[in-house]
Amino acid sequence: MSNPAQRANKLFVQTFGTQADKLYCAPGRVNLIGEHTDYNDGFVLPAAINFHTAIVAKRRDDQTFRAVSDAFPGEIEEWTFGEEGTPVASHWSNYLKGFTAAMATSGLAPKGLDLAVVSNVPMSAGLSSSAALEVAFGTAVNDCSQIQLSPLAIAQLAQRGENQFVGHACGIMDQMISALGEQDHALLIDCLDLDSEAIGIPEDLSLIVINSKIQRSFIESKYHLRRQECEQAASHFGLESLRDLSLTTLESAKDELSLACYKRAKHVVTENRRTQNAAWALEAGDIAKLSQLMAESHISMRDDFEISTTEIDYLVEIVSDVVGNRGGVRMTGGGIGGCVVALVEHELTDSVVAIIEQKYTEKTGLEAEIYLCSASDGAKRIDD
Ligand code: GAF
Repeated sequence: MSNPAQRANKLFVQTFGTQADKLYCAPGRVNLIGEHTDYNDGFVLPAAINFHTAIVAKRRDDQTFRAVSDAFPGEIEEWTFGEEGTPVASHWSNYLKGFTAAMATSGLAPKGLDLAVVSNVPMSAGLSSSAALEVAFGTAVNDCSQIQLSPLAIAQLAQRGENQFVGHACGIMDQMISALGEQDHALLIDCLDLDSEAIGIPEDLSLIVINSKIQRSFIESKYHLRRQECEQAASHFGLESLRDLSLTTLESAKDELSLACYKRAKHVVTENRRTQNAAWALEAGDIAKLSQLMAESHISMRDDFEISTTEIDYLVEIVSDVVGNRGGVRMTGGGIGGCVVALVEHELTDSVVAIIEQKYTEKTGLEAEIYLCSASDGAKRIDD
């Protein structure tokens, strides 16, 4: 029984002694390009992937929530709506409580739920297992209480919960793609006005995600530091965000900024342009252009945003050697470990897998995991 939905049903019955009423699923994501641009009001191009968090739920008549997760057996988390308390460090239930806390501050009043959570989104890999949990939960709460929030509103509440309750100052990308993803498409999201456009992934391309298995440490503090550096750079130019900064203006003021702020801003300004160009290249089926843009994005993350590692750089190098201009390869997600994404012609898939198996462990002592993915729909209720 490896299917998350079946496992969640079983866990629900074992825990609550009755059947759940409804099943909800929300996907993890892989970002094709546009890294650390979301909280700078820029552009991102993620795809939801076929790894999901499943939640089975039964509505209650009061406003109590009782939640179990198969990743943390034996614990039943219980809280009352509007009385979420303070978060317990790194606890999985923070993501659920953050969502109900955000609903409370928005004047929304849901009914409570009993629920069981099972996920096959790899954790701590930079594939947004937390956003999948938040959005699956938000979709369940919304539907069971018939509140009729849009997927975008669910994503916004999820982000607010993570920002204000969990204490992680993430952008909106992960929640938006988990809520709004489309099968066989990536979404070009404009993080300023939250518009999105579905961009078809050509049928002859394979979406390969390679988990470097690097232990990600202090990732949140590094993330927050990068965010501050971007904000400092924007405020130097009297701007709300780096969205409206041109490369010419940045270069002309290079000496007025700290080196760190200059480099972070340079990444963001150039990444925004690359992301829009990559969406056009993908739409036009121009894989050589996509390949070039993803390669440039990786170099920018490595040299200017400084969020890569030698192991990740090595993975990108060996996969790029095999792929050439017949696909794109780059680190994906928040960085300092995590995953590499490769979008390559189908017939190269076996060679990509083979080169990683031949070389990665020998060089790094780490065992990479390779996921052959497909772009998936966003969160939804699953009816039989
Ligand atoms: C993490 C964050 F949660 C996103 O909002 C985004 O900033 C990403 O890192 C980097 O692009 O996934």
